[in-house]
Amino acid sequence: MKAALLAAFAVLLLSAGCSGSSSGEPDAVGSSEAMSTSTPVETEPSTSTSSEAEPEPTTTAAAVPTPIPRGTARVTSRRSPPPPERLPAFRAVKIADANYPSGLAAAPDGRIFFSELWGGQIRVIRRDGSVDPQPWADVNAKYGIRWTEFFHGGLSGIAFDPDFSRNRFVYVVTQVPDRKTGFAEKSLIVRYKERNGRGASPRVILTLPAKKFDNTYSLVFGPDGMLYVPNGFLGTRRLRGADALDDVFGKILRVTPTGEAPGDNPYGRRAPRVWASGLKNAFDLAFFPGSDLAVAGENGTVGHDEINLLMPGHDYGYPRHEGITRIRRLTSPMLDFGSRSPAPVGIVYYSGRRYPGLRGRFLMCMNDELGMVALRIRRSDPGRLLGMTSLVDECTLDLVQTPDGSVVFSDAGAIYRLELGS
Ligand SMILES: [Ca+2]
Ligand SMILES: [Ca+2]
Repeated sequence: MKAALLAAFAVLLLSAGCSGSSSGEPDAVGSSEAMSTSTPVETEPSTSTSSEAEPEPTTTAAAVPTPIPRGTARVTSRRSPPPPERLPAFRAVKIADANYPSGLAAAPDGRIFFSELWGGQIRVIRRDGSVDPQPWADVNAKYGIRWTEFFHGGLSGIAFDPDFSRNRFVYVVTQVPDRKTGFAEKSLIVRYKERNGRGASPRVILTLPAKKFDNTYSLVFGPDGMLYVPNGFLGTRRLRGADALDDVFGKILRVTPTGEAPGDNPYGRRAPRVWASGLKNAFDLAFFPGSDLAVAGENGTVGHDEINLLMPGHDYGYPRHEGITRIRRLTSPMLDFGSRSPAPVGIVYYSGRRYPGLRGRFLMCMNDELGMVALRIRRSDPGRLLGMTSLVDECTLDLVQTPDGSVVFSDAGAIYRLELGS
């Protein structure tokens, strides 16, 4: 069992073009990097005779990947938040108690699914507002997960298949702890099929390497029907960088609903699952409707939390540079929070009619301060943040728009609905 999992892990790394750590630098972090030693050949068959002159074949840590940016929107960077809009007052109305509900998703039939980060169960708020006493799925039990160290790992993101009404597929992501250290060792993206109101037939569609901090916490279906998977990475410049294309750390991955490389990602065969790079921990993302442009937060190391316009093939800087940069091949954030660390987490694009003042805004939650904010960004100038307005304090984890146009969100102990009024 363990060997099979490790094999799947290694195959994934190899298929992403993984190679060894830098030849010139001591590997201070050690063992977890060692298993990814391999040859860096796959996409460069014709360069074998001239490769000695190029740094790439031997020192991938220092290699600068060739970006193939597709998005052409211009980003206008700010060093402080834009002014708030004049919006009506909002309040949070508690609809359920929950134990660290770090992922929320709304079924097309009006049920709300939530994950319990360390408890490892998927739970359901029924249409009548009650919480189903039975879990929809027990992910921890299925995969033998038991958390003893409560860092950045657990059961979080949930996504309904765009065709859920017919195929009943629901996707979740969980980290799995290393049995010795207790810290996250890998992330499993699992597809369930709903039968008789419960999650059945779990199947791992993708296994990603994970670490103590900054892993995968969200799964988002894009307007193109592909699954977008932020995979964070806490590293340093000395080690293999998150912006090198030889691994899946520090990337937004874009895969098919079965976890395969779709064949039309911006870096081609060189990094077949990578859509964008250079993000330490975006946590979540949300698309402009019908677009390949998305908005996401970024959790910097010390300060330099950011709000970014995500475009395919762009490099958002980490770990080479955090915050606003003049390095031309890197893409600066729309907003660099500077010394502040509000810790952006869940984000949605609000398209409903229940709160007219919020229509067309991105709603983003912050884990450390600010709560839920409405981000005003014009579609015609998607790289410019025009307004940031605080709505309620209680949203510190995730949020979702429900089919009736409500916004439902969570903090560490409860789930709430957004309501007009103070
Ligand atoms: Ca950045
Ligand atoms: Ca989310």
